[in-house]
Amino acid sequence: MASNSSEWAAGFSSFATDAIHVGQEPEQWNSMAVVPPISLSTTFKQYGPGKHAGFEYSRSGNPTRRCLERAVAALDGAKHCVALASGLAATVTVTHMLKSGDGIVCMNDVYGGTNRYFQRIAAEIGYDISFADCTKTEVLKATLKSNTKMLWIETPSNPTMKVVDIQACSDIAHEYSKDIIVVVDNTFMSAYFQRPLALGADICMYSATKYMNGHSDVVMGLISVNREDLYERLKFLQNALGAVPSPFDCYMCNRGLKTLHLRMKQHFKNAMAVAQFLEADPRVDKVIFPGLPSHPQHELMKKQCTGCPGMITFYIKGKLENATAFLSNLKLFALAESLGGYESLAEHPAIMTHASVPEKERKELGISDTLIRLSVGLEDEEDIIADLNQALGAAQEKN
Ligand code: P1T
Repeated sequence: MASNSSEWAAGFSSFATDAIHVGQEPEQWNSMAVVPPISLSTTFKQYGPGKHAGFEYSRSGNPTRRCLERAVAALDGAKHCVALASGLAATVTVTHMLKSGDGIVCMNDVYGGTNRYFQRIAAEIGYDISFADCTKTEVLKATLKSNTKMLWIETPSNPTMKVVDIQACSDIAHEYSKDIIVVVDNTFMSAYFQRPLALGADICMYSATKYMNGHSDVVMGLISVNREDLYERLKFLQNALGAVPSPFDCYMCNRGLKTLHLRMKQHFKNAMAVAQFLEADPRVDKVIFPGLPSHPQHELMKKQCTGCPGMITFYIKGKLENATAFLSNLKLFALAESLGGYESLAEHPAIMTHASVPEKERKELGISDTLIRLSVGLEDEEDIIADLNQALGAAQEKN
């Protein structure tokens, strides 16, 4: 296995060059700084009322944020990007493009916070929310309604790694109505492995807190678009709702992007080794990793993505006590929420990231007491596997 294996869709040309250079031109600064400065000023002097050098007030536009937004747009094959204060702020901002009473169809397996926002906040203020298993096109078709204005897809889904056919779902939604905005949460994949806009989606969004920044030290959201009308609306909402990231966070995320291609290749390599180790281990019931031929949508993954990130979920043999013992005995992996950083993390979705999903829905989705989610980091492969091996041993002692 190799991340550039010919089995996978071809990588995006000039990705590394764009990550390093687009939006970073030294000529844009009087100082000719090669690394974009952190522009902390909240306000910008005008030559005359309404006559300015491109920036007025830091909520509506900031030079450091602009560097980041231009780089991300290039990496997504997009014309525009807007940066927000968190992944959830991006979700809320996108949703505000709709009006109360409009329908939103959401993939049934999504990040717990996305589910909570749609069910407990968006629904209460009048959006008509439906959930559908978008891996089944006939289920999606049956869920679309005359008031549907947005389709929200997460692929692979968090945490059960279901893979959605972005092109097929976008086609279905757009054939049903040109007014449906198709949104793909691309957090798990990053721009390096998947380009939703090229597969028919209208909006590509991220929790940049994960792979895009990649160093677990920034909370941020990103939204990329090609359509001018959507960009104008999102730019308006970025300013009018005001959930903008700080210049310092923009600097950090912009810096993180410079190594995105290197990090993702290594995440894929390490995750593949871990998935193969877990799949062969009798202490493990089932491994869900779209890079393995055993994943039900492995072929689709190879068609629409250029590789897999470090996300693996697996069912440990036994009961809740075995899962708890495994997680408590990890030494290299930190038992912590989040994902996509250089360090390996492990968590228990039912108790941690997806506790806000109603219990009945968790059961239907397979988020059981023995489900464990790993974010495989960039440490040495042998050390990662040795840690998992010893923690599986400790979990067995509970039997
Ligand atoms: O945490 P924030 O930056 O607000 O992003 C929310 C979010 C959106 N979409 C996906 C797919 C996500 O995974 C997340 C955040 N997820 C976690 C914190 C987690 O541990 O799964």
